[in-house]
Amino acid sequence: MNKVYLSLGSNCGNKEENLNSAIEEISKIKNTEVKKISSKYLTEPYGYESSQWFLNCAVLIETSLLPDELLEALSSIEKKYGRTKERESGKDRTIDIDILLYENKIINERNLEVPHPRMCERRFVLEPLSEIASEIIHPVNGKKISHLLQICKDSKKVLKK
Ligand code: PH2
Ligand code: MG
Ligand code: MG
Repeated sequence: MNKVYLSLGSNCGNKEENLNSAIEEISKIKNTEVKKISSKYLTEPYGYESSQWFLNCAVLIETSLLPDELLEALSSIEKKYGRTKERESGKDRTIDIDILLYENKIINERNLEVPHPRMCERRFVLEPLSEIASEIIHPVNGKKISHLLQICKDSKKVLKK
Protein backbone atom coordinates (compact mmCIF):
# COMPACT_ATOMS: atom_id res chain seq x y z
CA MET A 1 0.00 0.00 0.00
CA ASN A 2 1.22 3.49 -0.86
CA LYS A 3 0.85 6.44 1.49
CA VAL A 4 -0.58 9.42 -0.37
CA TYR A 5 -1.34 12.90 1.00
CA LEU A 6 -4.17 14.87 -0.57
CA SER A 7 -5.31 18.48 -0.26
CA LEU A 8 -9.04 19.16 -0.50
CA GLY A 9 -10.66 22.54 -1.01
CA SER A 10 -14.11 24.01 -1.57
CA ASN A 11 -15.34 27.58 -1.82
CA CYS A 12 -18.83 27.12 -3.29
CA GLY A 13 -22.09 25.89 -1.80
CA ASN A 14 -22.03 24.00 1.49
CA LYS A 15 -18.26 23.76 1.85
CA GLU A 16 -18.26 21.51 4.91
CA GLU A 17 -20.65 19.07 3.23
CA ASN A 18 -18.64 19.18 0.00
CA LEU A 19 -15.44 18.19 1.82
CA ASN A 20 -17.18 15.45 3.82
CA SER A 21 -18.85 13.99 0.72
CA ALA A 22 -15.56 14.03 -1.17
CA ILE A 23 -13.80 12.21 1.69
CA GLU A 24 -16.62 9.66 1.76
CA GLU A 25 -16.22 9.13 -2.00
CA ILE A 26 -12.44 8.82 -1.65
CA SER A 27 -12.95 6.06 0.94
CA LYS A 28 -15.01 4.17 -1.68
CA ILE A 29 -12.25 4.16 -4.33
CA LYS A 30 -11.14 0.56 -4.88
CA ASN A 31 -8.10 -0.62 -2.90
CA THR A 32 -7.99 2.69 -1.04
CA GLU A 33 -8.41 3.51 2.64
CA VAL A 34 -8.69 6.89 4.32
CA LYS A 35 -6.22 6.84 7.25
CA LYS A 36 -6.07 10.41 8.59
CA ILE A 37 -8.11 13.59 8.15
CA SER A 38 -6.85 16.96 9.38
CA SER A 39 -9.04 19.65 10.91
CA LYS A 40 -10.83 21.87 8.45
CA TYR A 41 -9.49 25.38 7.95
CA LEU A 42 -11.20 28.52 6.70
CA THR A 43 -8.72 30.05 4.31
CA GLU A 44 -8.42 33.29 2.41
CA PRO A 45 -8.34 32.75 -1.38
CA TYR A 46 -4.73 32.46 -2.53
CA GLY A 47 -3.54 33.69 -5.91
CA TYR A 48 -6.72 35.37 -7.06
CA GLU A 49 -9.50 37.65 -5.85
CA SER A 50 -12.75 36.17 -4.56
CA SER A 51 -15.12 37.09 -1.78
CA GLN A 52 -15.63 33.36 -1.16
CA TRP A 53 -13.16 31.96 1.37
CA PHE A 54 -12.21 28.30 1.08
CA LEU A 55 -12.60 25.41 3.44
CA ASN A 56 -9.45 23.28 3.16
CA CYS A 57 -8.20 20.07 4.75
CA ALA A 58 -5.55 17.41 4.20
CA VAL A 59 -6.14 13.67 4.03
CA LEU A 60 -3.81 10.67 4.23
CA ILE A 61 -4.88 7.65 2.22
CA GLU A 62 -3.32 4.28 1.62
CA THR A 63 -3.87 2.93 -1.86
CA SER A 64 -2.57 0.30 -4.20
CA LEU A 65 -3.63 2.40 -7.20
CA LEU A 66 -0.86 3.80 -9.37
CA PRO A 67 -0.60 7.61 -9.51
CA ASP A 68 -2.42 7.83 -12.89
CA GLU A 69 -5.19 5.53 -11.69
CA LEU A 70 -5.61 7.53 -8.51
CA LEU A 71 -5.67 10.81 -10.45
CA GLU A 72 -8.39 9.39 -12.68
CA ALA A 73 -10.48 8.30 -9.68
CA LEU A 74 -10.09 11.68 -7.96
CA SER A 75 -10.97 13.58 -11.15
CA SER A 76 -14.21 11.64 -11.48
CA ILE A 77 -15.14 12.59 -7.91
CA GLU A 78 -14.48 16.25 -8.78
CA LYS A 79 -16.68 15.88 -11.87
CA LYS A 80 -19.47 14.26 -9.90
CA TYR A 81 -19.58 17.36 -7.69
CA GLY A 82 -19.98 19.65 -10.64
CA ARG A 83 -16.36 20.53 -11.23
CA THR A 84 -16.48 21.35 -14.90
CA LYS A 85 -14.62 24.19 -16.55
CA GLU A 86 -17.89 25.55 -17.97
CA ARG A 87 -19.70 25.77 -14.65
CA GLU A 88 -16.90 27.40 -12.71
CA SER A 89 -17.03 31.12 -12.27
CA GLY A 90 -13.45 32.30 -12.32
CA LYS A 91 -11.46 29.93 -10.15
CA ASP A 92 -14.19 29.24 -7.60
CA ARG A 93 -14.84 25.53 -7.20
CA THR A 94 -17.20 23.11 -5.49
CA ILE A 95 -14.44 20.63 -4.82
CA ASP A 96 -10.77 20.47 -5.72
CA ILE A 97 -8.72 17.39 -4.83
CA ASP A 98 -4.96 17.61 -5.34
CA ILE A 99 -2.33 14.92 -4.89
CA LEU A 100 0.41 16.51 -2.74
CA LEU A 101 2.73 13.57 -2.05
CA TYR A 102 2.75 9.99 -3.30
CA GLU A 103 5.26 8.07 -1.18
CA ASN A 104 8.65 9.52 -2.18
CA LYS A 105 7.81 9.60 -5.84
CA ILE A 106 8.77 12.50 -8.08
CA ILE A 107 6.49 12.65 -11.11
CA ASN A 108 6.76 15.23 -13.88
CA GLU A 109 4.11 14.40 -16.42
CA ARG A 110 1.96 16.74 -18.44
CA ASN A 111 -1.17 15.93 -16.44
CA LEU A 112 0.41 15.12 -13.07
CA GLU A 113 3.22 16.68 -11.06
CA VAL A 114 4.07 15.20 -7.66
CA PRO A 115 4.99 16.60 -5.18
CA HIS A 116 2.44 19.29 -5.99
CA PRO A 117 4.62 22.02 -7.52
CA ARG A 118 3.15 24.91 -5.48
CA MET A 119 2.48 23.23 -2.15
CA CYS A 120 5.46 24.77 -0.30
CA GLU A 121 4.31 28.33 -1.02
CA ARG A 122 0.78 27.82 0.26
CA ARG A 123 -0.17 28.13 3.89
CA PHE A 124 -3.65 26.71 3.15
CA VAL A 125 -1.91 23.47 2.12
CA LEU A 126 0.91 23.32 4.70
CA GLU A 127 -1.11 24.17 7.80
CA PRO A 128 -3.56 21.21 7.50
CA LEU A 129 -0.85 18.93 6.10
CA SER A 130 1.45 19.68 9.01
CA GLU A 131 -1.25 18.49 11.40
CA ILE A 132 -1.14 14.94 9.96
CA ALA A 133 2.33 14.80 8.35
CA SER A 134 4.66 17.10 10.35
CA GLU A 135 7.57 14.62 10.25
CA ILE A 136 7.22 13.65 6.57
CA ILE A 137 10.12 14.75 4.37
CA HIS A 138 9.42 16.57 1.11
CA PRO A 139 11.20 14.40 -1.49
CA VAL A 140 12.47 17.32 -3.58
CA ASN A 141 13.80 19.83 -1.02
CA GLY A 142 14.49 17.35 1.79
CA LYS A 143 12.69 19.49 4.39
CA LYS A 144 10.12 18.32 6.95
CA ILE A 145 6.56 19.52 6.41
CA SER A 146 6.62 21.20 9.86
CA HIS A 147 9.72 23.14 8.81
CA LEU A 148 8.22 24.10 5.45
CA LEU A 149 5.30 25.57 7.38
CA GLN A 150 7.65 27.52 9.69
CA ILE A 151 9.48 29.12 6.78
CA CYS A 152 6.40 29.67 4.58
CA LYS A 153 6.09 33.34 3.61
CA ASP A 154 2.44 33.21 2.57
CA SER A 155 0.55 35.74 4.69
CA LYS A 156 -2.97 34.78 3.57
CA LYS A 157 -5.19 33.93 6.52
CA VAL A 158 -5.68 30.28 7.54
CA LEU A 159 -8.04 29.77 10.48
CA LYS A 160 -8.60 26.40 12.16
CA LYS A 161 -12.32 25.70 12.48
N1 PH2 B 1 -6.93 26.55 -4.44
C1 PH2 B 1 -6.44 27.13 -5.52
C2 PH2 B 1 -6.13 28.54 -5.60
N2 PH2 B 1 -6.32 29.26 -4.38
N3 PH2 B 1 -6.88 29.36 -2.12
C3 PH2 B 1 -7.28 28.75 -0.99
N4 PH2 B 1 -7.38 29.44 0.13
N5 PH2 B 1 -7.61 27.42 -0.97
C4 PH2 B 1 -7.53 26.65 -2.09
O1 PH2 B 1 -7.84 25.44 -2.04
C5 PH2 B 1 -7.09 27.27 -3.29
C6 PH2 B 1 -6.76 28.64 -3.26
C7 PH2 B 1 -6.17 26.34 -6.73
O2 PH2 B 1 -6.51 25.05 -6.63
MG1 MG C 1 -5.72 23.07 -6.21
MG1 MG D 1 -6.70 20.62 -8.59
